[in-house]
Amino acid sequence: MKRLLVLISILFASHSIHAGTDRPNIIVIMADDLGYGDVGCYGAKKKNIPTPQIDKLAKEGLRFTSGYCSASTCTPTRYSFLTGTYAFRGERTGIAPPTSPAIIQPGIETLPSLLKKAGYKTAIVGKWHLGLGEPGVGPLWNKELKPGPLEIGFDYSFLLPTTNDRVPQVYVENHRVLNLDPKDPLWVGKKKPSPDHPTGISHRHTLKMDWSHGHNSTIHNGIGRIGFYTGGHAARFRDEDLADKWVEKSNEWIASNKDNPFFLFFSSHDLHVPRMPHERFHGKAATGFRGDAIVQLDWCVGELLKTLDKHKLTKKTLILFCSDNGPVLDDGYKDGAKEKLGDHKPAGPFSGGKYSVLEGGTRTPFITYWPGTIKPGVSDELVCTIDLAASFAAYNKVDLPKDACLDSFNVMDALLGKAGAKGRDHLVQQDNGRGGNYGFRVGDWKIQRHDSRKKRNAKLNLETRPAPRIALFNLSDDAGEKKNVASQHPDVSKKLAAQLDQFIKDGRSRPAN
Ligand code: NG6
Ligand code: CA
Repeated sequence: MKRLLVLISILFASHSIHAGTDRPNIIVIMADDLGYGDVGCYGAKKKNIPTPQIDKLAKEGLRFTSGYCSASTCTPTRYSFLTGTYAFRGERTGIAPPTSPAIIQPGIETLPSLLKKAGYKTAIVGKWHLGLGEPGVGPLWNKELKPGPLEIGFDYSFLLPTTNDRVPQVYVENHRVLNLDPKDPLWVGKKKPSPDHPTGISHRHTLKMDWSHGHNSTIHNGIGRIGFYTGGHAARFRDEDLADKWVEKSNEWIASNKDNPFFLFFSSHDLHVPRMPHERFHGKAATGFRGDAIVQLDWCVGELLKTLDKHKLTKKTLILFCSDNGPVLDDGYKDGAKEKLGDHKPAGPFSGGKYSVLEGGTRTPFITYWPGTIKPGVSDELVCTIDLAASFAAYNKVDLPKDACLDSFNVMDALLGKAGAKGRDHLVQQDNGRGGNYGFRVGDWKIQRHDSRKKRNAKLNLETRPAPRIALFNLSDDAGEKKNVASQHPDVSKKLAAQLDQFIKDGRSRPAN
């Protein structure tokens, strides 16, 4: 009997060690449009934007100075994060319109589908922006919205279907619009549904936040949107309540999945436009609604930490904090972001931001936090959100099929801050969609390759600058990419350009074997 008890206790002990270290819960917190310099631990001044919770992650975890997302807009970064493949290789991977069908088709291996093979429960709560519904059909708002996240590896989804400056303002829980009254069907489209439909142009005087460009179609909650919709009134939400909802749904899901390993993609909408944080955050930052929205994001991080604590999961959970693209000030609404900027530097020491292949477009806050396992510190290793699929799969001993995750590298040891561990040795950066402009970094060298010479709206970008087709920069002494040294180092420039070309042509950068 005694022997049996000893055996049982050994079994239990080894089980808890396994659950505690081998298969941690994973929470990826992805911010929206958060720049490298937008949080305290990356240089933001407390008076401009206080971020105590995100700073705690950095102080007690590992803060990366070369952490990237793979594109400088949302849809392509999220596509690459989930599939482990660069978005420029795929069709329709640019910023998705409200009527977009599912961009990631069922059957493709994804980060959540790989984790499911390792026994994880998987969920996404928050912004989706990767389309819903069959190709050529798109979202059937009053029926089943599929394929979507549930068809590519998530067990549960609670979504904002696109971005909140796009129609419609409704939640989608699994396959259905939440609280939709069948007697008041939801219609979403590109054209004005009737001549008297109020828009941001005809009813501009009624808006609580004015637009600066675009965003002048259907009005909801006093804010003009991209696109038109009617109906679904009972299902509509207030912009101010989004963050609270993400926290509420995440907490519920964590509570009911706390006994098995789980993967939660906490996909915040902060600080994307329209920046309309909850009233209790108004004025919390000196930088206007843009700063207040970051304070709201920081609050969400704190709430998730509390939840983990409550369920005694803190030491069993790896949190990865990142962003989907760099910062932008005026992204279409007059929210005072430019006027109230003061001495705040959203992209930190870098140039460019959202929409750009300069460092500011894709180099973003990137923190790993796992108390008891990750030692606090700072890492200069090169890591990217596209690597999480290969890294988490490898860590859980799930084999990557040869034809999946074509650009994802296993950098798990670097993410854990293990001594001597290396990140990736190169990275392709892209702007939006297919083959516009690229950045390509190898060590401290970086080239910008500009294929698209489309003139950008100067108002949109933190900085616009015409550039030659290939420009070379040495990031070690020119983080701001101000001095093109291609003519001083023609060999380096040519070598990098050829390597980038090869990666694009090969259709993959992860070796096939
Ligand atoms: C642009 C929108 C911008 C933002 C962006 C997508 C206009 C003028 N601009 O087309 O406001 O919504 O798309 O941002 O409408 S992202 O972070 O989701 O990629
Ligand atoms: Ca974004």
